This record gives sequence, C-alpha cells and structure tokens, in this order.
Amino acid sequence: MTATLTTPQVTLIGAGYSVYTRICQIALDIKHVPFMFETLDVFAEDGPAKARQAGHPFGKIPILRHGDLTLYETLAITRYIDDRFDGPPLQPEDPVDRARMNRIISIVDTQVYPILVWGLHVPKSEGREPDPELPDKGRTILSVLESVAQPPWLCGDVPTLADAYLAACMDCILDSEAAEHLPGHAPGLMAWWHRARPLLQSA
Ligand SMILES: N[C@@H](CCC(=O)N[C@@H](CS)C(=O)NCC(=O)O)C(=O)O
Repeated sequence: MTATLTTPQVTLIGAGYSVYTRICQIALDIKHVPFMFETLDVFAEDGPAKARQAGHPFGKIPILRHGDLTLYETLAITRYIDDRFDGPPLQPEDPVDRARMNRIISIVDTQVYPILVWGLHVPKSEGREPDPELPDKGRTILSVLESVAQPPWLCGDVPTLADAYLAACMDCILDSEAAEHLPGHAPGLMAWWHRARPLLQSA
C-alpha cells in the first residue's frame, strides 16, 4: 500500500469571513498541507446547529478533521497542524521567542478580536457607531503590537503562528476606524502587512 493511500484526508470546516478559520488556513498553507475546505456559515439560522453536528460542542467554527480526529479550538488546531505535519515550523524553538509568539497570539485573542474586529470593524460594516471608549483602546492595541513585533516577521526571520493570527484579522482592522492610526501609531505593522498579505492568498 502506498503512503498516499494511507494518508488521512485533512478537512477544514469554516467560513471565509471567519478570522479563526483563516488562521487555520494560513497555518495549513505555510506547512504546505493539502486540505479540503467545507463552508459552514455559522451566522446562518441553522449555523450553530450544523457546527455542533460537525463536531463543535459550542456551535462555532473552525473545525478540523484529519482521519478519525475531529478538533475544535484554533489554538489546538494550529498546534496540531504544526506538530503533525512536515514543513516549515510555525513555533520558535527558543523559549523566549516562543513566549513572545504566544504573547502576540494572546493579544489577538483577547484584544484584537474583541475590540478591533467586533468592537470597531463590525459596527462600521453595519453602519453603527462603536462604543465611545473603543477607538482609544484600539489605538493602544496597535501601539502595543508595534512595540512587541520583531521584524521582518512578528517574531523574527520566519512567519510563525503569531503572523497567522494577526494576518487573519488585518482586513477587518483595515476596514475599521483603527486603520487611520496605523501609519502614525504602527508604521512597522504596515511594513509587516505588506510582507504578510500573501499569507492570506487562499484564505
Ligand atoms: N475559541 C474559538 C473561537 C472561535 C470563534 O469565535 N469562531 C467564530 C467565527 S470567527 C464563531 O464561530 N462565531 C459564532 C458564535 O460565536 O456564535 C477558537 O479559537 O476556535
């Protein structure tokens, strides 16, 4: 039996608009892992039920299938992709560098996603004003990211999971009122984005 016949199929279930789905897509792409993509619109009326059926107990996306394995939670999915497949490593070996990468990932999870994506981008896309305190918070987040980034990528010479996490949020950030602060508060991030944008090609 050949290796090809025994290699389990990778399927990513999610949506193109979903930041967390895109993070997984970028990780798969950097590792050169071929995968099938199944669209699941979690914001459709039956979306959460479909996501639960597909294996996400909280009715969310993304979900990764690999052979008999069904995984949810982007942290688990992306580490699995990195650990399980050949290809460029997505996490630095050095403990300090790895901690710096995890710090950026945590900033994306706890600041960028709730404040820049849901707090500033989503209201703008729906023609609503954001909560008044959020633009200042958004500026602070950009300045902090600028200060912790280590060019040319966010954690040095090669892209890591930190780049996947932030790149997946960038179109939302650029389509929010935080975008006007990027050149002044985060010029290094703009330079990084020119480099990182192609990561999103299939996402
Ligand atoms: N902690 C989850 C978050 C996933 C998540 O929030 N996904 C969004 C789409 S980007 C979702 O499914 N939202 C639907 C909902 O919250 O009901 C992860 O890391 O995968």
